[in-house]
Amino acid sequence: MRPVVRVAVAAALFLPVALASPPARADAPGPVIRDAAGDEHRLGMSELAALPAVRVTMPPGKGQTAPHLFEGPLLWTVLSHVGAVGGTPRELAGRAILLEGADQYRAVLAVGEIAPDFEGKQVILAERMDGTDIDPAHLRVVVPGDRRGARGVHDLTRISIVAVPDGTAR
Ligand SMILES: Nc1nc2c(c(=O)[nH]1)N[C@H]1C(S)=C(S)[C@@H](COP(=O)(O)O)O[C@H]1N2
Ligand SMILES: [Mo]
Repeated sequence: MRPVVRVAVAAALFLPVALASPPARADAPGPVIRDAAGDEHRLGMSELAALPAVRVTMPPGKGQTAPHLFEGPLLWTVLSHVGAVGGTPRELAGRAILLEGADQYRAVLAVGEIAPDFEGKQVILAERMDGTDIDPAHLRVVVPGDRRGARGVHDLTRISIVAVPDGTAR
């Protein structure tokens, strides 16, 4: 092969690789959202970034001295965006939000904690921490007012709206 052809072939082979890596943040997948009917919506990072962001400051954790600033859309906005929180107030009152991490860690919120017609707590799906983008694989939920961090699920993979069973269910 003539050198000039060789260079052209090499460029044709490597250019797509160079353009493809690292994958653009906007193309990365976000968490899966499962609505009350069991339908799943895969949220993209660009979709998430397009939602209006809210700022939440959390007090320093154990062994930390400075508070943390988190930014991202309200969890309610995210759930509404994919149509996961429709229903009458009586239906919403009996539903929970199951947050799951890549390590199978689980925590729950009540829909009524974040629904604007109920408590309207400013729980966010954080995309940035202290001004720096959070890696799409490590997105976290921030729950203002919680004195412990256990409901702040990180490495968030799935958010499910679940109907709570009656008290006799086992
Ligand atoms: N995926 C996942 N999220 C999680 C946990 C976990 O084990 N896995 N631990 C929780 C607990 S108990 C705390 S105190 C905080 C700790 O978050 P940090 O490591 O950012 O301080 O994450 C919460 N979110
Ligand atoms: Mo914790």
